[in-house]
Amino acid sequence: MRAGLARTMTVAAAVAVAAVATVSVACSDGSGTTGGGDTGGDAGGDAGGDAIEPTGSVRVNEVVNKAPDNQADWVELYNTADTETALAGWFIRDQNDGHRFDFPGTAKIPAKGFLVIYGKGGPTDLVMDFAFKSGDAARLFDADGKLADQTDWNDGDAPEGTSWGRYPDGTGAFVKLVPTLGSANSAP
Ligand SMILES: [Ca+2]
Repeated sequence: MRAGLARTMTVAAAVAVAAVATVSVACSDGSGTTGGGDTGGDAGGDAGGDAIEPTGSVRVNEVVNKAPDNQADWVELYNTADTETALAGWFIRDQNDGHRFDFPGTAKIPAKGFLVIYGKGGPTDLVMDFAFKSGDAARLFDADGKLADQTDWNDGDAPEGTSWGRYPDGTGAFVKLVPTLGSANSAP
């Protein structure tokens, strides 16, 4: 009985918090800020202008660290900008600094588009020579060697058959998703 009461009170408290949150959003500038806590940040977003320049708009969008049937892992990037972004000089690391994938000089990601890089054994020419672990990280660096975006996950966050991705694309917090390789992430 005590447990039941405590549970009821917890639910009531959660509802109260949700109500307060709703009010505070309604009173703000109406931008509908959601999914806080993203350390990827929107800083340095020099969007527009020369598409050759890194814009800071390319995000780690989705990761499969355990693909079914011994298929390759993959990491999907999403470009939040309205212009194509060249990825020459950019590179990806997992949690291990000794692991590094350098994009070929011709690599580009379309405006509001996706780009998939596979782990070891992948089917395209964008293939890393390492694979993600069940607890690991995907770190994207720009041509200046600056960390452009990253995510990390723990064992169990995204088991086989699922992915670890942002919703909505590029801006949302990372959660467990149904994999959508090279296309818009699905709602959790
Ligand atoms: Ca996707």
